[in-house]
Amino acid sequence: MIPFPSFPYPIPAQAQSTLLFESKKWVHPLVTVSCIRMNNYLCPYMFGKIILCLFLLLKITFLPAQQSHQPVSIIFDSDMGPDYDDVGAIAMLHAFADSGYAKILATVASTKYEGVAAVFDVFNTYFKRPGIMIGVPKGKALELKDIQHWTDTLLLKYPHRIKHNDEVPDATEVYRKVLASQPDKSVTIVTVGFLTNLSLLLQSPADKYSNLSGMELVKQKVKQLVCMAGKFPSGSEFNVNRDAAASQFVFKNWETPVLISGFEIGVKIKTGLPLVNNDAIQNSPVKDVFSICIQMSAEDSAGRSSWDETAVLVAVKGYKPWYDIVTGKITVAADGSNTWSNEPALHSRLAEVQSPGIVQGLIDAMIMHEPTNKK
Ligand SMILES: [Ca+2]
Repeated sequence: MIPFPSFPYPIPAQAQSTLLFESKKWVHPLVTVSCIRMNNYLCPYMFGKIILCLFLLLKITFLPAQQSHQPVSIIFDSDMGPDYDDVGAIAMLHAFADSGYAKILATVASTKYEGVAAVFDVFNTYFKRPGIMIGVPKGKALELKDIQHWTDTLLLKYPHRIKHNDEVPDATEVYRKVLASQPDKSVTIVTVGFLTNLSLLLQSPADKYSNLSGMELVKQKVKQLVCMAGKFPSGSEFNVNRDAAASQFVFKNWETPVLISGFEIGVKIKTGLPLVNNDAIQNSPVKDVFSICIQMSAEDSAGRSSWDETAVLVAVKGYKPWYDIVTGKITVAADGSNTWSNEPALHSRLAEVQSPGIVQGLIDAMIMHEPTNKK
């Protein structure tokens, strides 16, 4: 059991207005408030209050996870590669599972390059959950892979029982099997890749796992769908536009609440440097990926944008206090671009409330989590 932040953080508006957070130097595993610049002319009284606030923040940060809460049951659906925020996302998911906040039901790929199942197995094995079910789309699907070859490095360096994609079931079968076995309205699906699998799930017929159609199974079992998808108020985003037909179908036909983290949310959250610079972390596939990739792109010199990590965060902990939500409807055009309208629908998207620096600190802390002995 790792200590884990108990949210929300009680940072008064007064303190927030006088602190600027910059994560340039690692100070503490769960606090990246590394450079605190006081605004003009803070009196000793104010300074004392700020120190007290930081003390409370640290104290609350280290409270053990409460045992009374129910873990969020999650199916994680990712294009593991081409980008590497998926790695941060799966690291966070396992950290949440180790702290008792999440239960990982399955990890599913939305890209089918040879080796993607094995890459999932590397992470699940590293985090001591080698038995988690893995699925890969076996029909028509994208085969996008990382350009930095971090997946190749992981497969050469880290143990994994699954070697080839043909050793795991089709993603739709994994979805149907897992959903059928869970209580009604209990499953949160997190997609941080393409919506290929969910489109196929919705269109799937009854099978040996359930006599419900895909639409019926989703409506009965899924509590919430959380997606890193789209750009708002309008634009074109990778996860949505790569398989536009699937995105159109899912957002048009999904009948449980959908919470979306848009491109504009994660792009400002730059993470990974504290992990890369932490010499105490050794033989970590998560650290290896960030170490390989950050140095390969000038764009990532301050850390990688954290689109996918935000989806995991709000799926497990809810969107408060970091975000508010805007309810309405996402519509996807044939070319994969999207718009947003405020008409009544089951869709919500995140709207920034707190500084991205605060979420950045949380993510930076969580992706440094190392596995416990807990299964
Ligand atoms: Ca992704």
